[in-house]
Amino acid sequence: TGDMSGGCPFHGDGGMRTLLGRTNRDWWPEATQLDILTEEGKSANPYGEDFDYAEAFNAVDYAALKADLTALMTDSQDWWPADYGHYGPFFIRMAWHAAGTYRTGDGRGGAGTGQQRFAPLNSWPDNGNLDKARRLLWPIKQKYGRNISWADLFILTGNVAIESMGGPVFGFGGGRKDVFEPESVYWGTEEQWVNEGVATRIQPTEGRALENPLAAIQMGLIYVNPEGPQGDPHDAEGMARDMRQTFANMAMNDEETVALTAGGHAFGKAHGAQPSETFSGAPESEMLEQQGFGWLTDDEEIGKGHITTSGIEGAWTPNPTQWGGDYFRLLFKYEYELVQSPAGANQWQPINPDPEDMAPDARDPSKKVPTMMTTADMALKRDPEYRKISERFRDDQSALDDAFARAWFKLCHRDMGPKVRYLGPEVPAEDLIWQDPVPAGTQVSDADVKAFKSAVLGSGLTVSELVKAAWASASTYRNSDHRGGANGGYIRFDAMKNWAANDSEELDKVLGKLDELRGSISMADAVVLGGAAAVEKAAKDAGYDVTVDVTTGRGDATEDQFDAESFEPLEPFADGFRNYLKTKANIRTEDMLIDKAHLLGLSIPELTVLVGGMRALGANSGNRPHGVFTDRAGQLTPDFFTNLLDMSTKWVPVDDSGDEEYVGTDRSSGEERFRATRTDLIFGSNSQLRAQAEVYAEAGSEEKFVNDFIAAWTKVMDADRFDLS
Ligand code: HEB
Repeated sequence: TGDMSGGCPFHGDGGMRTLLGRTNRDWWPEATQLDILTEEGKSANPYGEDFDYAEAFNAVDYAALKADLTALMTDSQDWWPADYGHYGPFFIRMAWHAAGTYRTGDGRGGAGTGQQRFAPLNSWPDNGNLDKARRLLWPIKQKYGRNISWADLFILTGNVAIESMGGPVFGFGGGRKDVFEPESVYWGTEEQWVNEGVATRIQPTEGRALENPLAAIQMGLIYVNPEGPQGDPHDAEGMARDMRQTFANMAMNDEETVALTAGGHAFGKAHGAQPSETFSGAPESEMLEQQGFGWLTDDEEIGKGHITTSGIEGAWTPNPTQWGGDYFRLLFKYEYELVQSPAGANQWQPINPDPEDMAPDARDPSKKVPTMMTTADMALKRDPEYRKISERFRDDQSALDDAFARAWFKLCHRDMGPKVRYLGPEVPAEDLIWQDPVPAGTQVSDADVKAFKSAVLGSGLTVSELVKAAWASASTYRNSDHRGGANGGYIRFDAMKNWAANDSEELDKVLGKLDELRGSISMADAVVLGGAAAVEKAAKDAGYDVTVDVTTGRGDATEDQFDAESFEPLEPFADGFRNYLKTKANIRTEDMLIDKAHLLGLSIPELTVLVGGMRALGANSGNRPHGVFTDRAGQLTPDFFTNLLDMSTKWVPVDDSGDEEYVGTDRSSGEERFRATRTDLIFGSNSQLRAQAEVYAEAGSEEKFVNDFIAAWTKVMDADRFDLS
């Protein structure tokens, strides 16, 4: 899988792009922007810093909440009546679109923080009318308040919807903490939405692959265009290709893709009862008095069910509010012909359906209408690989039940990281490989920690080697999907050890030595303890006698708890902390440093002090000299900052350097002093980063530098310790 994507994130065609691509400000310049109020670190979260969501969630009356959600399913409201008297299918689509933005490339997207409430997601064409689904939930959100986040509520409601229509569910883990502002996620650079004719991202004839980390085929879609690639219903091969690639970028294989799509479309209908010119703009651009609603049409039309969302019209099965095998039964029983919906969309209709295979009208059960399939659904029988799986599911309902339940659970939870983060009474006992299970570790006694640290320092391993090994392990963590990190000891597996950034020969030597010395300490802890010992030594050599505290208790995952392929996207293509760049991308290298810092959950001062400190410790990948602005490498000094800001050095780029290299020479003698990369010089060039660098270069800042470095270092080492809280 994944062979269509260019391998390297940030590599697409087109010129140099900015880190965020097109942002809310670009899409909706007229919308009121609140960001000036979150300047100077002021939080937008009204619950405050001390709010403990886990505690609040654990106090919720879970059974009562589920009962209320079940009752909501059939409590049809005049302002948005339920199709077939049941909101279940609508809520499943809401949940799936909340979770479906996840992509493995950078771990961003997903249901984890309730982003569907905010732009751009609230206004994506593919999220059409989900503003109504969320509003239907408001009375329940209001009733349970802070005890259930919107993010959890979206997913739990999807689960209850499936259960209330007789569908199979594998479990539910709560713990998704809401945020109160849009997250900055790269969704692409296109300046038009899918329905405005923007070109599809996969175009093999032009040598175009889906740009990593993106996982949707066009701007404003969750995955693929339901009408076919670029709207072409005849391109069966292209449809399957697009589905396979986008679902792979969301960590789904063929079987999961088939089970999810067929299982999802066992329920509900598509909406294309009238031409799309008859409804208004998306919520983010709508008039004040619409109070957050978009895609408006008049009340009378809504009452009659004349609703257009995707533009496709009709149900997939004769029983759209009942789980069962009708989807595959119909898909294979009939030949389908291409027709157009009243809204003009391409869709497929069974030829000569038997009367019992007609669907009820969404508002009037006595009226019968034809069922339909989208071009995407048709791929499940037109593509040979999908077809094999589909036929198996058609013939074995319990296999579909199990596959759908598991794939749905994964869809909704794969951005939550380790299972210790799940809350509530419905967390499944079974460990799943995509949860990256790690056996519990053990605390190392203070005496053993001390003995191990001194053994490590006496072993001949250098500060640089130990720091690099610890960083290689811990810095794999991503705050987006909470994967990676030092826990699990994954760094010792070849698949990760041999990443180009890791200088595997040197790393292998370090790990071997640590293994020899560690006794009963886990490898995961040993690597972090080795790093701590090295930082302590480096601080001591610089004149500061400090302790780098390590919270031990990390476990070592076994070889079969490690899904090597699923860790591939965690490999850094750039790691400015180690001055590492695999290949030049179409995004600036310094911007990739900022991206990495964001994924590590670092603040600007933490980013700054870490880069300066890592340079002083000689932690560059390949042991390059770049940015090591000191003649006492290996000591924890702020020399990086003092020398960078020293006006007696003049910087010039090395001509035609593919390495983006710069030379710093003595302004008067012309003699070469240092070499640097873009990620080094950005701390003198960017005005905000320069302001940070100045703080650490100021007289009297040496001790602050040491303490701040150790705090930021420890934060990275512990970033994945959800087992502690
Ligand atoms: Fe789906 C609906 C497409 C997948 C679930 N979808 C729908 C529609 C469309 C689609 C077009 C219509 C909308 C309107 O309303 O108009 N899908 C699609 C595609 C895909 C999908 C293309 C990929 C292949 N789904 C899916 C999944 C799921 C789903 C995965 C889950 C699991 N859907 C769904 C539902 C619905 C839909 C439930 C219904 C809704 C209502 O009823 O409202």
